[in-house]
Amino acid sequence: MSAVAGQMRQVLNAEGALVGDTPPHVDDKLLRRMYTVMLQARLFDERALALQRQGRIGFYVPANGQEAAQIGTAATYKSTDWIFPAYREIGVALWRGVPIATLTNQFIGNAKDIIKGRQMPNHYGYKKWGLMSPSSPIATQIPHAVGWAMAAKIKRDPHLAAVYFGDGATSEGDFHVSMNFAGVYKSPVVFNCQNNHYAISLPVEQQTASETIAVKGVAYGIPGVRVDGNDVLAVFSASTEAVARARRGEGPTLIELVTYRMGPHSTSDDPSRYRPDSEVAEWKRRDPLVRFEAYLRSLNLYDGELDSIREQYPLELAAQIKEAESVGPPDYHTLVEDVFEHTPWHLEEAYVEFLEEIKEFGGHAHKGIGG
Ligand SMILES: Cc1ncc(C[n+]2csc(CCOP(=O)(O)OP(=O)(O)O)c2C)c(N)n1
Repeated sequence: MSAVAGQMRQVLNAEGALVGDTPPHVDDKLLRRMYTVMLQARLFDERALALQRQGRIGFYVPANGQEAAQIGTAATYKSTDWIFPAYREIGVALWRGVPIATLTNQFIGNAKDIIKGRQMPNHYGYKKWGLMSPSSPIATQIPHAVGWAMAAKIKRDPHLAAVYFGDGATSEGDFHVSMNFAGVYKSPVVFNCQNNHYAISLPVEQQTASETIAVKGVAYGIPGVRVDGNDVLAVFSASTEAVARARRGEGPTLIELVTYRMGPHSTSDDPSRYRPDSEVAEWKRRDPLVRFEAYLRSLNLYDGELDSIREQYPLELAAQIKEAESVGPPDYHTLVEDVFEHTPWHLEEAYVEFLEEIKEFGGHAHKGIGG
């Protein structure tokens, strides 16, 4: 795998036909699972966005369009490897097996949410599924991943860290120190940059003067590979090589996954203010799901079972959301729980004041804030 500037690895074209690189060896079962989770991620994403628009969750960060980049990479890791996500990796969470109920409890922040409603939607982390909690400050998860990878290396554990971040994150110091450190110490880490072309409203052309993001690896002695991030087979192939390299002890790889965020950055912005409709339409043509479906059809692997996901999964989502909405918020006392071994006086005082205010404002505050 060599550092590349303009070249982009591609296995499937926009019509789902084989082009360019040799397809990776993926058995039928895995191909079907990848499609299944890509489609589930799309449906979950659409539902979560709608929930926010209906005022049923506070915030959401959509991943529509980035399913191939996420599932094509996630499918190459072992469950003992750790993932250091940004906030947009719902596809990775679903691939790792996080149940819908666990995610919806977190999105709603109800009493069953293991982080007790303390984090914004999308900011979930689960030890059980090897998913570190994302940090909202851009790029801070990158040194965390390298540190974790170094610890694994020192302990001679055969595990690797996979970190996800966007094109905007490559302008942060955290990206550069992490790449440098990992290059020098051959840390077992894979850097996945989902170049979705925008950091909120800033286009990637204004983010960097480098010809590509992959080429940034050269300065750090790290192979950089540029992949069509909407082509799940090309992604899978590049990621498989990066994983093998890390496991052989040869160090990190930077993968630039060239993709596009079809929706808004988050539920707080209006993308029509900063990008033309024609650009969105052009990327719609390269939809990773449509392309993969066409490929599966050409292999006679697309059948009624896969097709039924479109009807069945939304029903499952609706049932789980209904259930999560019926749980109710966490108890008041969880506000001051398990932060300090002994709750300090000022927090205790604030908590008592808070309870008094609830008494004063009665049922309304009670309903809105507590259990
Ligand atoms: C250090 C820091 N600066 C600014 C922000 C505000 N912010 C939130 S998301 C975002 C854009 C990040 O873009 P990118 O890294 O390309 O990832 P994407 O959101 O496109 O997936 C910014 C600037 C932040 N969260 N942290």
